[in-house]
Amino acid sequence: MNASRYGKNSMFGLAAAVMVAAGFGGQLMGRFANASASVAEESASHLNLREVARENALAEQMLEEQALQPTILPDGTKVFTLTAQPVTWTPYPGKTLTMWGYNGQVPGPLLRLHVGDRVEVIVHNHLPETTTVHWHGLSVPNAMDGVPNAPEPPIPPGGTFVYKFVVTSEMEGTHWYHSHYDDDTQVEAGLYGPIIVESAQPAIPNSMDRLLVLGATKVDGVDAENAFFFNGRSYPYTPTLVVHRGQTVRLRLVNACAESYHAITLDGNDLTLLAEDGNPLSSPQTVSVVSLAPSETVDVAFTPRQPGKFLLYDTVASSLTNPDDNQHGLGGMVAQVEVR
Ligand SMILES: [Cu+2]
Repeated sequence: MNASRYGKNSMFGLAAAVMVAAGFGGQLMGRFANASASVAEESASHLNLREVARENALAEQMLEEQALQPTILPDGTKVFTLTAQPVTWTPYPGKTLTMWGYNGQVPGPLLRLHVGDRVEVIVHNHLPETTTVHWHGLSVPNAMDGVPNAPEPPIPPGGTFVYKFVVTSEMEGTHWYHSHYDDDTQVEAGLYGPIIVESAQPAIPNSMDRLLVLGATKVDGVDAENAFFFNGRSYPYTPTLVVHRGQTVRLRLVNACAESYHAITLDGNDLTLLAEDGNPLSSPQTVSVVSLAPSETVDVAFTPRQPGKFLLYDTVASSLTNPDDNQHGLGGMVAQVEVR
C-alpha cells in the first residue's frame, strides 16, 4: 500500500477501506475471530471484483477514444468539469492503491477538442494538497497554462479554477494534461489525462483510431517508478485491442510517466510513425520500435495482415513485471492485439 505517499491523515480511513475491499480485512478477521469473517471476506472480494470491472471498462473506453462530454453554453463554449480527488485503484490482481485521479479514474478522461473551440475547464480540487492543471502541448495563454504563481496562484484544497482558452490549428494532434504542482509526485499519483485535437487532415481509409496512455507509479515505498500502466491498467488487466485483417489502426501513444522512457513494439507488425507531439511527419517512417521520452506523444499506424493474438509491449524489461505479483510472469506495459 502506498496510500500515505499521496495523502495526509485523512487518507488513512480510505486506506483502511481499501484494505477491506482488497480482502485484507477478511484475512485479519479470519486469523483472529470467527466464521463470520469468511462472509465479510467474500462480500469484500465481490466489491473488489465489481470495482476492477469498472476500472477495466474505463480503460477500454479510453482505448476506443470515448471522450468526456462537455456542456455547451449558448455562445458555443464547451465546458468540461474535472474533479481532482483520491480514488481507490486496483491496477493489477492483488494490488489496490489509493491514487489521485480526475473524475474517479486514472488516467483522467479524454478531452476531445476541435480547432476553433472556445473551451472552459472547471477544475475542482478535492485533494488534501494544492494542485494545478497544465495543458501539455497546447500553447494556451500564460495565465491558463497551470504553472503555479506564473502568474495565477495554484488551486488550494477545496478550491476551484476555470481554465479558459481557444483551440488553434497549431494545437492539432495528440496531447495531454497533467498536474503542474509537485509534478513528479502528483503525476505519478494519477493526475494526468489525454487530449485529442481533431485534425483537419483526411482520415486514413478503412481505419480506426485507438489510444493508449502510458503511466507509472511507485508502490511499496521505492524510489523509482516500478508499476507500469496502459490506460491505468497493468497486464493482465490491460485492455485488448481487437482489429480486423487489412484494417489500419492509428494508435496514439502518450507517455505520461514522470520519469521513465518507453520503447513500444508490436509482435508480427511494423509500426509507421505518423506524428510526434501532435506534429505530423512530412515523410512517415516505418520502424519496429517506437521510443517515447517522458511527456512525449506519438501517433503510429499498423495494418495487420495475419490473424492471431499479438503482444504490444514495452521492450524495456523493467516495465514488464508487477511488484508483489508472484502468480503472473508477465505484467506492466503489455496489451494484447487480437487480429480477426
Ligand atoms: Cu507537461
